[in-house]
Amino acid sequence: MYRQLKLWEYQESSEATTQQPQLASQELSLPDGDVIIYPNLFDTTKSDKLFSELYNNIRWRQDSIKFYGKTVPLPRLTAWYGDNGKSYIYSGIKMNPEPWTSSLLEIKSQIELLSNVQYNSVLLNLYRDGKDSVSWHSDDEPELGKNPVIGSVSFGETRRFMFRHKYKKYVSQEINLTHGSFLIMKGTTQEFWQHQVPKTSKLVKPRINLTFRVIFTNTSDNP
Ligand SMILES: O=C(O)CCC(=O)C(=O)O
Ligand SMILES: [Mn+2]
Repeated sequence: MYRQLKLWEYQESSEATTQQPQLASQELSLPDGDVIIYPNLFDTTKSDKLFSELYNNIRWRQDSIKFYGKTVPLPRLTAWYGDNGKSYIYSGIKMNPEPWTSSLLEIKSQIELLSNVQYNSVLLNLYRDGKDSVSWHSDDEPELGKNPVIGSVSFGETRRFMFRHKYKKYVSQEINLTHGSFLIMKGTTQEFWQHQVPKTSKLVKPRINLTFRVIFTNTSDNP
């Protein structure tokens, strides 16, 4: 269950004219996890702009993975951007980062205000339609270190984001990730939980997700 908060709450102030809107957030009650959602970090106009900018200008790639000896294309397009040297091995694929773009830096600085970390890389996923998905996994690659902070921003079509506990069977949660939302996963979330974006048979428009990460290793450390 979520702790319900109003979408926008207003801070009390002695002068009515100086009232500041506060960003709504919900904490998911995940035992052994720490997940917070900001449903409206970016407003619709800004989100529309960022969606088309990323859709048109990110260098999207179709990667494949080996599965039972067969090469299968990933059911989504991906891209990896970040500081020089912050390579990432994902599903057995080594990705070298493209340099930051101004839109990515703008999103990064916005979410860093809420994250208490400075991200040095971002994995982008483009879900072209309902057949695109990401299956159950944890973001627990060794280069992310212990208890990683993962900052996840979504634009475009709303898709289901599901959690399941790795050890307590039947303990699960799900949330809709909407246009302009920001989800933070931190603490022991990756140690105890897996997440997925399932396929859907509904006719859905494209969705872009960005997961900002802190990579602790340099390519030069692991040739
Ligand atoms: O699309 C999403 O919301 C999640 C993507 C994800 O879990 C990942 O890239 O590791
Ligand atoms: Mn993930």
